[in-house]
Amino acid sequence: MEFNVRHEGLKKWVREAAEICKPAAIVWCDGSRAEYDRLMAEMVAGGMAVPLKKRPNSFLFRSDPSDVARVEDRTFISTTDPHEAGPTNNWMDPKELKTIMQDLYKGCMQGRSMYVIPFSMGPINSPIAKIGIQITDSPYVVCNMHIMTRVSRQVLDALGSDGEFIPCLHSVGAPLSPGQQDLKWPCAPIEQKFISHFPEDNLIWSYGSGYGGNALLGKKCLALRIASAMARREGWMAEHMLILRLTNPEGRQYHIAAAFPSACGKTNLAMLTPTIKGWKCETIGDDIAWMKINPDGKLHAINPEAGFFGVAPGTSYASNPMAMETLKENCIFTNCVQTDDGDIWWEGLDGDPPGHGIDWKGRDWTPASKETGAHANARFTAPARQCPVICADWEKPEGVAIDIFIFGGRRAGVVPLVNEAFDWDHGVFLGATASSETTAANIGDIGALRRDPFAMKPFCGYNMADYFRHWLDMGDKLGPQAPRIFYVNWFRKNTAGKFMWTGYGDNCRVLKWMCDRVDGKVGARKTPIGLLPQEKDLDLTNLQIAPENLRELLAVDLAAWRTEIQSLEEHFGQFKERLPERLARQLQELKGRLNR
Ligand code: SAT
Ligand code: MN
Repeated sequence: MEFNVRHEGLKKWVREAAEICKPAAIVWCDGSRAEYDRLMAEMVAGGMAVPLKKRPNSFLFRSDPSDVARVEDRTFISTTDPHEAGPTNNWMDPKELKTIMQDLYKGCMQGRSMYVIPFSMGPINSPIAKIGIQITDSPYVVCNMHIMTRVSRQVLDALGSDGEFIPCLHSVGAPLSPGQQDLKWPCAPIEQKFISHFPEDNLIWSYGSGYGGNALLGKKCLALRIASAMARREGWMAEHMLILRLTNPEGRQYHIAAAFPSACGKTNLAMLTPTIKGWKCETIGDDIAWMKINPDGKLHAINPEAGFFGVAPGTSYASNPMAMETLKENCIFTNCVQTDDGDIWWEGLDGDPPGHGIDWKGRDWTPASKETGAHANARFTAPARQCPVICADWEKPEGVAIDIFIFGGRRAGVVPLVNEAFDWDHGVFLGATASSETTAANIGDIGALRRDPFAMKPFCGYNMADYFRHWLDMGDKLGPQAPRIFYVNWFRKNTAGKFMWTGYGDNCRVLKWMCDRVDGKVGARKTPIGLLPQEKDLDLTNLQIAPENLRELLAVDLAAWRTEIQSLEEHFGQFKERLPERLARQLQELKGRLNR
């Protein structure tokens, strides 16, 4: 598709990329249904995509077993000064990294089409939105970008002849020689994978992976890593947060933004079905929030994405009925089980497993098989507009005013169900010290405890200590209009290894307490770690929970918290003199309160 591109800088960049990568053709994408259908038809013909009889316009893909999740070890923040990347990021010198990657890019698209995808993160007319252009040689990536971002000619119109865009160069790193049969999931070996960010030139170069956040560059690379660095410079915020609207029985609306690490239930919370009567939840976003201080002085948030790239295993009518309704058509599934009747399946779906299917590695699978049928990080890609509880205001250009921030993670022990910060600085301390057991969303250890500040450890595009300072600065600017801050842990387990909190729809009981706190309608108990509800402060109507579980969930084990101090000191220690003094003071004060 040829159309009139007026932006000389864009044309030059595309020309240069083509000269290096040597594609067989250049295709400018227009985001149309016809384009999507054509690419899917090609991928079906090539055996890469499996059409699903049971779900209109939906397709299953199976990735290479080496390419199933983000690769944090191969993800780089490349700044001239290593201290700008900071101790929580992989750093490489930009000159060195660019030389290595330029070599890899040489001829890397031979035998493939190079697609040029103009996309907007956020509604095109939003003052918070940004434009990106992704070059890729993966038609799978193009189709996913159609769902996850706004791809259209209007983006090029909005760009005009000299507008600002973020260049995102991507290749799966698998050139084809003439006559060579393509693989079903082309990618490069791990040591050739590079997910590189150059925040000083707002530039993204990704090579060697076709999966998720490594390849759909609008998501983690642009909307979090590059955007967080831009946001600091420009005085706004790019956060790894879902956004939801909660409405109480009187019709008062609350907007909540919550940060949890990957695969810790952001999508489930964003689409929550409240179990208390009269409360309503609507989804605005499930992964990323971009926030600016509005002329009204409040912090306004938009969801820069247009779709959900959610973890499939565990998603069911029991855990997330609204997600299930979203997945009925027009979806892409990756690394799920293919059933014999033309549908998909994954562990944790409602009902009995199929008697037979094809697993994510393309092998026969039955419930007796030793391995799971779906990969633990199998994903669905679904248009946000299909969600039955998508908020009518989800595309409002100025966003929604945030009342409440929530941080959290997956912790089997120590951390109580919910905890309110004493004030903004203490809230930033809670975010800065957030911890979680790792999940399959990244290739690496699963279940290892790590500090994941603001759920941004893998996604902060600059020195995390400076990011903490940015949070403190934003609080100073917002003053009394700043959102209230809470910390939650839905994942506490008892000694038998069973979850103690019922979770899912019952999480609205915790959210209700937060809303009532904002309105000064309910009490809290002051503890050394923060403000906790007493049982009587929570709406427990019709809740099925063992009394001892509830007691434990709302208790603060001082001895256990004292043992956390050393890990907190180590965590803060890595930032050396760059750690804001106000956060060091928070840690001293916590120690003082625990030892009193
Ligand atoms: O693969 S993604 O980075 O998009 C998913 C996630 O880790 O949240
Ligand atoms: Mn995420």
